[in-house]
Amino acid sequence: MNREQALAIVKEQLTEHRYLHTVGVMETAINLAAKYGADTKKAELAAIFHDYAKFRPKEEMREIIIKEGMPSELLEYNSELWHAPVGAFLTEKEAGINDKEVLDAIRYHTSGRPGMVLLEKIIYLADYIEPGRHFPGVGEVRDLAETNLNKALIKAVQNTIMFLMKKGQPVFPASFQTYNDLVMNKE
Ligand code: DGI
Ligand code: FE
Ligand code: FE
Ligand code: FE
Repeated sequence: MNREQALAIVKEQLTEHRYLHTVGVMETAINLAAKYGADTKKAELAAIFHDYAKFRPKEEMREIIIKEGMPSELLEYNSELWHAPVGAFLTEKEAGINDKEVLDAIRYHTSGRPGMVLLEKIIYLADYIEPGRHFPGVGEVRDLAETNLNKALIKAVQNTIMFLMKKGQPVFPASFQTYNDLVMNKE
């Protein structure tokens, strides 16, 4: 599937704003992949589909999580987390993409996971720093991403967790585990 075909498929699933975010993630992910030696075509595809399930009804996502045996713990936490694993599932089922690395990058783009591989790191980070993002601290992470992928990723995960905690929201355990894994294994 080429870029235009992939973009046409996701455009139908997204609002204009979310589609523009997706194009931003795509361009950022391709740049990061080229810089850090990942497969730029896989980065492009994973970025295009990363928010594929963003606007699926909660009930549909809940059913998929249960029926497909995804971690049931997800259901106890914010439903904003659900579109990532459900998106990986639907990208395979509906768009026929079956590259495991691409699907995993979609699956873990919101929480991360311990032991993230390069493509997963790139998609998580591209989602955080694409040009349409304007939250506090994003500039620092953009600068770090120019020279050090892991440092940038740690900062992004740290900011996300601190943002949730400041609002008094629960933090999904995988997000904490991702943070610990990155901090404990940094060179
Ligand atoms: O889909 P996007 O808006 O592009 O970004 P995303 O998929 O990275 O994050 C979606 C939402 O998920 C965002 O509003 C923050 C929230 N989120 C991320 N990590 C956690 C989380 N929510 C909870 N409760 N716990 C988390 O660990
Ligand atoms: Fe997302
Ligand atoms: Fe994200
Ligand atoms: Fe996104």
